[in-house]
Amino acid sequence: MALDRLPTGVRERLGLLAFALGVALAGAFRLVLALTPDAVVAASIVLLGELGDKIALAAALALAVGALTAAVVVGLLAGRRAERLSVAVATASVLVVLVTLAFSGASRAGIGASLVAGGCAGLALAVGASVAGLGWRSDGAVATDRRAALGSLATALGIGLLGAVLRRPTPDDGQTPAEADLELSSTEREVIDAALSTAADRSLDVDGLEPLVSDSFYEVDINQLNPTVDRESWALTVTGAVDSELSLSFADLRERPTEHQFVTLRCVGESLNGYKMDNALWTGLSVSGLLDEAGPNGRYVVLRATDDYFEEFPLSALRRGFLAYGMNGEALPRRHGYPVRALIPGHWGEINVKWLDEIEVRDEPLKGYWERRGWHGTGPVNTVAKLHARTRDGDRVRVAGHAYAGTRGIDRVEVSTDGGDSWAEATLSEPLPGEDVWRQWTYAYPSPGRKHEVVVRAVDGTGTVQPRTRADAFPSGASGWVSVRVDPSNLG
Ligand SMILES: Nc1nc2c(c(=O)[nH]1)N[C@H]1C(S)=C(S)[C@@H](COP(=O)(O)O)O[C@H]1N2
Ligand SMILES: [Mo]
Repeated sequence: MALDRLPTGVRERLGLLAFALGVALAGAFRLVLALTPDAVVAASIVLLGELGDKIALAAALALAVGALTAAVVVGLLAGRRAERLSVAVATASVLVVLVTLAFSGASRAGIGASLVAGGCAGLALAVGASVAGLGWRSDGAVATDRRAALGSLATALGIGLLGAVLRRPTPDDGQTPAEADLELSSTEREVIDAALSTAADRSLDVDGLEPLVSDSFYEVDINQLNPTVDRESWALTVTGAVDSELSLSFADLRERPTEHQFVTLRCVGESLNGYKMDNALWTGLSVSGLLDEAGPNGRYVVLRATDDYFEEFPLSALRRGFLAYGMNGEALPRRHGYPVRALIPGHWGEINVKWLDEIEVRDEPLKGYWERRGWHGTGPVNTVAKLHARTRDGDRVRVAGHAYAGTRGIDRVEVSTDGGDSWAEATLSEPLPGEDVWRQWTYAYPSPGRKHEVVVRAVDGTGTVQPRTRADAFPSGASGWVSVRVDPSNLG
């Protein structure tokens, strides 16, 4: 290799550069992936104060790259001293594992992620060294030690693979635990089955359009693995500014009158035409009875969860809230908050706290998990009409989607096929019972034969047209009209 002809010093420097680059890329990527958003964002926020989401992430990246570079430099020095590539690889890998562990914690997922990061770092080092033909012989001779390089490579690969296996969620992750059966009475079953078949009947039959009860419900978590909650030892407490604090077991909640409600959720962080908006039939009980028993004396409430997530909002919104332990006729799945989650009608998803275990009433407001990171997601949802399906319907083009405006409801959806000059009214699905449920819409028009822009907008139940002004999701939810380019020659 031409590198052999370069002076040793230059070769060493080239090698160092290759290591550093490789490790920074592979390692930093893994590390940042493993640590974002929870551990690193939290650590940076503690270090930097609440400077906001973007600064925290940038700091996290700098911190990660800095820590990794330090680990690699120390590894290289050790390798050089021992005149062995394997020592450099081993030292750097171990240091990277330790650095990552310090951030991610010694959970199964944390250990897995750390081993992956260490493996990546070792791999990058071994590859970098082999490419540069480095062997750290003190006499400066070319000492491409293939055996050592291959050995180091294999070891690093092994560490990384072991980590990847550990990191993989267990097969039942996100599923409902076997012991979770709700033991619904036959009347409860009938009510649920009837509601679900109503939803199926009222769903518009358009190719590629998700039905009124979502086939797959989106998931947003602050942690990589779902908390495992033992339903039998779990309790929900009502604390803080109340006349009498309460502690309720799952059986206590289950004894109370059961209700079934369709409720739609939407994440404040999703893009305008994104897919983090879904609907389900939930089974549970209304919160108001519990609140009346506790006798609240404050205007704010904090919902807290077993994953240390918490969100604060006005008590008045919780009064209309719902505690769900069932979803579409089954026990609430782990990924959606088993055993109990909150549903707050008309509000962004983030205050619909999963794995709920405490309702704290307060006199004073407090910033919740996402508000500390700069988001404003505790209020009512923005109105939106999404366009998710387009098909050929004879010689017409058919477009369809969902519209949602929280408790304001959807009055109509309007479609423009000429970029916003003229508007036509779409057909809506028949409404489902409930005060916080989305609708489907569909519209068919003669194909113009060429590519064209289709724009949709919803009008909510108060007669307000979805605002045209575009905004990103951060910090208060995406807004604007969804506009999609449709190519008739490309439709199924
Ligand atoms: N305990 C807990 N509750 C949580 C979250 C979380 O990370 N932890 N994520 C919130 C966010 S941002 C949203 S949008 C909804 C999503 O609910 P889903 O995952 O059931 O769709 O849950 C909210 N409740
Ligand atoms: Mo969210």
